[in-house]
Amino acid sequence: MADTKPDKPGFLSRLFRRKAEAPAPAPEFPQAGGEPEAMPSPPATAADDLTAAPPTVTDASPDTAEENKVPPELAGADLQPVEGLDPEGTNPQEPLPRIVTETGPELRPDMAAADLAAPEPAPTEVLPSPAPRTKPAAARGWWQRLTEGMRRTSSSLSESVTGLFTKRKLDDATLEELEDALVQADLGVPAAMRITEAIASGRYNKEISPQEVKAILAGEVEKTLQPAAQALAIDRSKKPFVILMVGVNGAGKTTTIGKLSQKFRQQGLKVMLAAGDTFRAAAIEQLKVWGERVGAPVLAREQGADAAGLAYDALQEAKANGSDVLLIDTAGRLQNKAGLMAELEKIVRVVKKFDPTAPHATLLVLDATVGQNAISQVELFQKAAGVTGLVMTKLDGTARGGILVALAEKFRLPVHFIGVGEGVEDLEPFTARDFAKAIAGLEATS
Ligand SMILES: Nc1nc2c(ncn2[C@@H]2O[C@H](COP(=O)(O)OP(=O)(O)OP(=O)(O)O)[C@@H](O)[C@H]2O)c(=O)[nH]1
Ligand SMILES: [Mg+2]
Repeated sequence: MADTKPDKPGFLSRLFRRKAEAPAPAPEFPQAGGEPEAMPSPPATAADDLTAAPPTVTDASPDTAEENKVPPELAGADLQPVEGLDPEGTNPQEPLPRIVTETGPELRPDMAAADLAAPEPAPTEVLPSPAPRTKPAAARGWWQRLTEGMRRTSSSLSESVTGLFTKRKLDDATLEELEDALVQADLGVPAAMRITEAIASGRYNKEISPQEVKAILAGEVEKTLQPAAQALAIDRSKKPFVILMVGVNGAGKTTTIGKLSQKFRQQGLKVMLAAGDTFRAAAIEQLKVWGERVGAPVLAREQGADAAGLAYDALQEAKANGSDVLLIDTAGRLQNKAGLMAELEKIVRVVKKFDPTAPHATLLVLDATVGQNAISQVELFQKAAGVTGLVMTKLDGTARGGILVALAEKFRLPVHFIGVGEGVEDLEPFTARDFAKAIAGLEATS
């Protein structure tokens, strides 16, 4: 048969060799319960001993006119990027500690003085800058914001595909280069192999246009992502429906709480926020500003207060005031810091004392720019906090958006939302087809 693939020991053996050589996806970390670390010493059953702080109640003031602008106080102005993470994801390190200069250095309890080493320059990706935004977010529509946001990932893939398949027959070398490009975009080795095989199937030694390749790529990516694309369902029989936000430093937890609150408020739900990141005064302020902006009361305490006790009291308060949804913010923590992960376990335990079915959703917020490191984040946060779903942020800041494909393939966890910018409208429910088309650089959605 003319279109069947001839014997290609080269390609197949390369595939198998690649399988054998595939790097272990997740680096080993000390597990929770491992080495003890310095931790804050909150009361064991926090709730009863704490004096309740009055919640900050603010009027609803959703600011739709400025939806694409995030003032510094919302954006976690003192945040450091996660440049401490190895871009290859094989050697995660402590992100840079935050230093708030006005009030002196803010140290987390697990940080030694040595952690305050001079900041290293962020690894730079040599990539085209995202297209300048001219229209306000709402006017551009989600598809446009998605494709613009994901341009770094899609243009890097698109360039490879166009370079490889323009007037060239599909042979071993082309397929191998394509597979490499897919692995580099962080889709993961299994997905890269499957996509390459799908493209090769029935077309070996024939010409195939870049457009055809992109269509097959989009189809395969969509198939992989489809089971993960699940909306976050708010069970109205739970009142409040408790959502716990977890993740590493700077992933976008607090911002995502703000964006989600806005959505819930627009759906007419009564929302309450709990400022469970008690490590930093600025984090508490950041959540209060979001609360004011979207019209949700924020239960906050002084810096250093016990986060588990605060979560418990927030739940009690949310029940008393008839809130539909309670969103609990938590401090960013590296997944390999056993002490901090144990503190997260404690928050979950204490919340369950009030309502054994809570938290009803535990959302792990993942920053797409960390690439493969996201895999160990899912593994270890799942272990400590029982993650029920993922939110991926900052797809606009990276060429590594393919990591979502690798995660969907490996964990089969729901991906509820994706973020492609700092604006309050730049977070939307995740849909497999749109994402697949955007990543493949296809023009329109249908
Ligand atoms: N470009 C871009 N920036 C984002 C996105 N989501 C969040 N950010 C920004 O990322 C920074 C960190 O966001 P935060 O929400 O403060 O992160 P966090 O996880 O709460 O951080 P910690 O509290 O330190 O753990 C802020 O400047 C946000 O505006 C996104 O989807 N795209
Ligand atoms: Mg935060």
